[in-house]
Amino acid sequence: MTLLEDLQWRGIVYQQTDEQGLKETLEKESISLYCGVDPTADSMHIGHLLPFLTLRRFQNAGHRPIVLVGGATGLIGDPSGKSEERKLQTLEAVQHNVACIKKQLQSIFEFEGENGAVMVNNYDWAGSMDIVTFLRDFGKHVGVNYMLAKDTIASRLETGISFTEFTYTILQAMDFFLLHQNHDCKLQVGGSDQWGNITTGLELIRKMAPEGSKAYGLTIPLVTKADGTKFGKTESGAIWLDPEKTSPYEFYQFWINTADADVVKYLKFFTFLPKEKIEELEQSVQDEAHLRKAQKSLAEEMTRLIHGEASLEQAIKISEALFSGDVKKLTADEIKQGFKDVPSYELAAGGEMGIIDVLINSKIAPSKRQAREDVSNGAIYINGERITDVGYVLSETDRIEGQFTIIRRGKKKYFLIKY
Ligand code: 383
Repeated sequence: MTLLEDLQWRGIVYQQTDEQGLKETLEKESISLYCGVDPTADSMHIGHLLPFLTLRRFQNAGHRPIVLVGGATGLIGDPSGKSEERKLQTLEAVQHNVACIKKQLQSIFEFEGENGAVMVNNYDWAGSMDIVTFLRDFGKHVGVNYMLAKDTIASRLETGISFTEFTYTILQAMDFFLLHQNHDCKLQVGGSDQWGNITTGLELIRKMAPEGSKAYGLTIPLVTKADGTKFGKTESGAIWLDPEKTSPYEFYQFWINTADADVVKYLKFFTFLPKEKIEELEQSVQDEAHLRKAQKSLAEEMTRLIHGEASLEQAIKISEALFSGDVKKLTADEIKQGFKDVPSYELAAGGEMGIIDVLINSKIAPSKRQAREDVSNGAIYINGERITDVGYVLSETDRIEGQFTIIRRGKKKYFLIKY
């Protein structure tokens, strides 16, 4: 299977500017290709993954990825897909975000070797370009009528768009042109929201590059969910790649919770598992869905890819502990990850407290009577072990690494005591 056939099979190709042309080019040469991201936050989220993983697939097939961080475009704001004007970010914020995002992208690509990835920042050329050069050398080649016809701009004419955001597409087009000139970049990849920006770039290349120069655009579909809700969002917000924002355990759980109706599609989109393996997992979804083998593979592949083997093992350990109730072997760090969304109650570090008071003060039980009943019925567990003595006093030995006591009521209701 060729790279393009593999991408087609995975459902990764949405639109192409010249399908035949790109196919022929890839048949005869290794190319350089790029995808950009604007530093609007200090981390990427899983909505950014698909285009960059696609770039990585090109790299695995021998092509050179150019990864662009938009230090300049991030100061402007892409109007694509946005119904409102963006608030400008400060230079300091954008530069901080650039540094954070660069680190994340570094872990996705191979930077050594013959087709090692190249990282660029458009602030390096656009940040210091004077306005006369911009208007004469670039603006002159992009018709306003042409720009007004783009979906992303047309859709903003009603609600309003500043000259600044209107101009954004020329900045991105300039990047494509300059990468084409300086790095022989022949292809830009992006989400379907980037079609307008990518084609403006091709327009610049057509007008400014030497006759016969070839360049292409390829977009990737929007990732959807079978139930119609938005991909990549949970009740607690976006799924970030930064482990401080979304812990590896939460990240693992996000993928584990994929619906049967979506899991095969996501295996194709996001993992580097070969076709045969994915087909085997697809069969398993049909024959033995309850085993959730496909979800487990997806969660393992993704967590290993983004957070590494050790974090994956930790995520599995936390998941198993929470499932079986055997939580006493968890470390404080693992408890922080696994119990982030669990109700908690703070107890003074030196304080010892009777179990009945603990249950009442932490609102685990609504009344003394209920608390006593729960304990004597065997519904209360401390660090995974059942206690039935209503006179039990929580002490030093019940604290995991001196920081936490895990209380469970019934089968699945967890509470955390913090010191
Ligand atoms: C800037 C300068 C370039 C090329 C690209 C850019 C960024 C681009 C953009 N991209 C989105 C972003 O930064 O705004 N104008 O959040 C997202 N991308 C990728 C993909 C996606 C897009 O980073 O569809 C999702 O992740 O293209 O929304 O020279």
